[in-house]
Amino acid sequence: MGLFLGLDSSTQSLSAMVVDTKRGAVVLDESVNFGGALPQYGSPQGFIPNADPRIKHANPVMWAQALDVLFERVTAGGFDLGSVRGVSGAGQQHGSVYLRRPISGGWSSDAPLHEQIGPLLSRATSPIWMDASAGEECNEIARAVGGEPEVVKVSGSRAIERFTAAQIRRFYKLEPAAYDATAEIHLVSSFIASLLAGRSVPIDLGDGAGMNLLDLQAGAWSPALLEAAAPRLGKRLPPPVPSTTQVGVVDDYFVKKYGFRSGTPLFAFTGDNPSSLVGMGASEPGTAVISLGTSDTVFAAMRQPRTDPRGFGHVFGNPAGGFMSLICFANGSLAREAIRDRFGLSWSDFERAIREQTRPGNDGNAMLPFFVPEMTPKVGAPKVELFGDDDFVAWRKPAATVRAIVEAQALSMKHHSDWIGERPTSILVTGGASRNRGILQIIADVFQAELKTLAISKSSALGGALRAAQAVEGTSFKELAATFAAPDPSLDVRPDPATKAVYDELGARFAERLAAL
Ligand code: ADP
Ligand code: XUL
Repeated sequence: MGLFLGLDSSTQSLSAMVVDTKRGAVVLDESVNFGGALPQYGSPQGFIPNADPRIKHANPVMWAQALDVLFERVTAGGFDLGSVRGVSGAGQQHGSVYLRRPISGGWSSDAPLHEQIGPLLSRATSPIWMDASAGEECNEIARAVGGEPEVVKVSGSRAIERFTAAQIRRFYKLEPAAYDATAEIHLVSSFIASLLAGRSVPIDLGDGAGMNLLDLQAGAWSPALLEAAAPRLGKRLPPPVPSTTQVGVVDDYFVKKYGFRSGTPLFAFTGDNPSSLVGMGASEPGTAVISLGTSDTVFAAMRQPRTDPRGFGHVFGNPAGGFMSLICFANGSLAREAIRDRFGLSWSDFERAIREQTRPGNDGNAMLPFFVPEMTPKVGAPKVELFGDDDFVAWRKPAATVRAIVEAQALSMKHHSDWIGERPTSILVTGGASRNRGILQIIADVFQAELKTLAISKSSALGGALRAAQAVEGTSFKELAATFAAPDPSLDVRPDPATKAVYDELGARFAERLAAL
């Protein structure tokens, strides 16, 4: 029985969570916000602003420095990292890091980690999941393997702009010399794990499924998709391994600096969504999860890969075995923040606008909420449209605008998740915005389902800690979830049945607007 550390390198922050399996308690919960703690990277929201809204890159050196900042904070707070018996974690999905040579031989303790990363990079920045610039490359990849249905059949998703294959292809086309100088390409998850290990480690199958390169059924890179993406790509990718694989031990750099025990085992890092599936206690089929983070996602475990006939949903690996479905909406928190900031509101004002100042259906005021390019549905350039009374359309009704965006987001989630199958009567919610009861009430009403919130909100970091615990102690995910991922009944949000008719009608209208896009 011991302590296990889970890390989550997400879009806007790096989080750490430690669980104590003996006491059944979370004993550490710490976070470093990239924008706030590392302003020198000019990435207030975790990525580098670009005049072209389709281009979203982040600096991998920032992710490395965040590790030092995080562990400094943790040890300064008096926490003994030497008590940790295993480490795993997660990263934002799809983003890629390009190295001149594989990481090997550990880090020197004479210089900070981030200073040792810069010279290793063959590409200064990493395209992240929000990047929407590789549409042409998606078409090329699909054509090369005989069409879109083949990409879906092999990889579980259509060729998708934010997925790693299209991003790698774009890099190869735009900077062929730099591609040639690249010896190894990592996902964010395997990059962070490699930093901790002081050597390059494999890619986990769960996160690897978000690259459009993995043959899902075979659990191996698909030669045809590799070839379609870029020449000799297979040589540049670490091998894919099951999520339970021990990929190394924590490097001496961290042992010397922060007191980790020498030889602390490190287990494969996965994507933030697959990790959340474990951290939410939803790794068995039957429970749907809605995550309201930088992106909004809807996901659920499934035994056999079933694909979305509309082509927006994905199949990833479930770290507990089998697969998971996922639908991702780029216009999640950032779109809600755009409305909040436009009207100078606080999150409490935002919540009050929904709960006290407007009502379901919003008196006919509605919106298309695509503040950034959207992947579900596909909207290539920002597109925000208001429909309703004159004051609303003239942006003079803050409360109605707040309700309009959240209703549109919830209707879009419902519409685009219908392919997963049976309608859930209960949904688990997580992510930064899940503490907003106004947002949750609209989602509960639109889905006509009860929403349950866990006592612990950082489900992806928690998932990392639970995966390390499972790997070392052999305790089942079910048992671990019963202890650490129990919903807090005082936070339940129940649907109002009286709103069903309103949202059935609005849903039909919303679907028509989407069809006309
Ligand atoms: P990620 O893991 O993708 O970086 P998080 O799950 O930590 O994101 O969520 C961060 C987001 O949560 C912020 O961008 C912010 O907009 C949103 N958020 C935080 N608190 C609230 C709140 N009370 N109401 C609505 N949104 C919130
Ligand atoms: C999932 C996706 C996002 C990122 C966010 O496909 O692109 O949820 O994983 O971190």
